[in-house]
Amino acid sequence: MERTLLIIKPDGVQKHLIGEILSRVEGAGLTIKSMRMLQLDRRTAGRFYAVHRGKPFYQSLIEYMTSGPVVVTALEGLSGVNRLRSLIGATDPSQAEEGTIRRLYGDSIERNTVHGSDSAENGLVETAFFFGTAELDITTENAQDESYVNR
Ligand code: IDP
Ligand code: MG
Repeated sequence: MERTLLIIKPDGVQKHLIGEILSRVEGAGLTIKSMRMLQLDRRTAGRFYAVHRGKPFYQSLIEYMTSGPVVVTALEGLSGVNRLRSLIGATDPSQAEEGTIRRLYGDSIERNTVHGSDSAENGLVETAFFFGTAELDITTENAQDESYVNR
């Protein structure tokens, strides 16, 4: 089992894609452990994307990520990181595989609708960035029951 962080970015929220994206995520067998809508401030967005500090697109990325509300979602599942990344597609929507979320809904390499953690280690770090232990430990019998994942 791996944890991974999904962010529905400001363009995804603006386009009314929250339900559509969560539906795909659940349909792929990933379990939503915790979820919240929030407005990122520059400081928080900067800390989250610290690894990109200094890159040419960094300032613009922070502008974009703070331009409206986002939905942060902690997911869990078998090979959860890769499962979510497959669903999302490549960073640049024009390079992303047919049928992926970014290919379908992304506007550009920057405004690409969703974030997904890129490794199991970062999945743990990034879910802990937004959620406390108590929130991540929310579990119900039904949420863990694979028989509900069947579409
Ligand atoms: P990822 O989201 O597919 O893991 P990263 O390279 O980690 O891609 O970049 C983080 C985010 O920064 C991307 O999702 C995208 O919003 C933005 N970004 C990445 N590369 C570029 C670029 O070359 N130009 C503009 N924005 C970019
Ligand atoms: Mg990344």
